[in-house]
Amino acid sequence: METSLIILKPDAVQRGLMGQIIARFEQKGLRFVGMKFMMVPLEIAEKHYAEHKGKPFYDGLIQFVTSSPVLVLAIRGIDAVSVCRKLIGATNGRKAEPGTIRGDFGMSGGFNMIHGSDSPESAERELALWFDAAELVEYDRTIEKWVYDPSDL
Ligand code: D4T
Repeated sequence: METSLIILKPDAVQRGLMGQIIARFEQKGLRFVGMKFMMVPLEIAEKHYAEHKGKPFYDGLIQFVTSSPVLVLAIRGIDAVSVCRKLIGATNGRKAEPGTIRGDFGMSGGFNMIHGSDSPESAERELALWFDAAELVEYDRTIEKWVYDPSDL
């Protein structure tokens, strides 16, 4: 099982899309193990987007993610990182495929509603940045024996 770090960004919260976006992950069969609603401290925003420092869109990106609350999620499942990226779709909502979250709900490249870890290594780093270990909830869901077949597990 992998765990991915997902952020519903300020535009998703302001536009009232949290429920519909969360539903996509639930319907897929993924398990939520962490969830918190918060204003993003500048220091966390800068650490999260450190790889983009110096790029032309960096300052606007930091301003955007710290401007209004976000919903931070830890989502678990087999291959959860790549599965979540597929559900999210391409970075720019105008180019994202219909059926993906960005493809169905978005029209922007910068205001693209959601972040998802891009690799298991990024997920590990990002989970440690956004959650204390005690905030990730370990539990079983009996439904998972119907989500995965025995050969998946
Ligand atoms: P995140 O990291 O938010 O899941 O988005 P992506 O993985 O799809 O895209 P990214 O890392 O390349 O970009 C991070 C973040 O910066 C914004 N952005 C990006 C922007 O405002 N202008 C741009 O030209 C690019 C490339 C959107 C997502």
